[in-house]
Amino acid sequence: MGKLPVLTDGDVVVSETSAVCMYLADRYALGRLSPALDNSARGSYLRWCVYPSAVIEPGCMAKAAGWEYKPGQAGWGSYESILSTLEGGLAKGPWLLGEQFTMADLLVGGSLRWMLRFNMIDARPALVDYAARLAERPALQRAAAKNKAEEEEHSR
Ligand SMILES: N[C@@H](CCC(=O)N[C@@H](CS)C(=O)NCC(=O)O)C(=O)O
Repeated sequence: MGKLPVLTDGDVVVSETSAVCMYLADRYALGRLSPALDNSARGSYLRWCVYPSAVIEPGCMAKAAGWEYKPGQAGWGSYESILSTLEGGLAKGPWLLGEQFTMADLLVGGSLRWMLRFNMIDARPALVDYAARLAERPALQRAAAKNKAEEEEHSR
């Protein structure tokens, strides 16, 4: 596809953001960043892991680009139902699965932060508050600092 990200892990090559993140969580943080295989919370976890690439991104792109389509014929449905589904998923909080931060938050949160940054999704309070909680996480701050250092290195 000529797209990033692509992960190489030994002999294994994985592309597609959701697949890369689910692979990493299951292989290296099972039971921490992803629910254990026998935990029924996995149902909700997996659903949210694929939601950004299957629903949020095409749905917000369709809205931003003014595509005309019938929501019943598009896999991502209507823009309004994307917003209400996200609001519903975040209603309990602080994270999508409750108290436990998982890779699903990294995926949904990463997508939402991007959409909010480029005004491609309504800045509804539940979404903005969630993005702010994510931004407070020390791990996100460490990653942002590494990304910034990489950008500076490559822009010289
Ligand atoms: N379906 C892919 C999409 C990835 C994607 O859009 N990658 C962008 C960067 S965020 C890209 O590689 N753009 C470069 C290009 O299309 O030339 C995924 O979910 O990983």
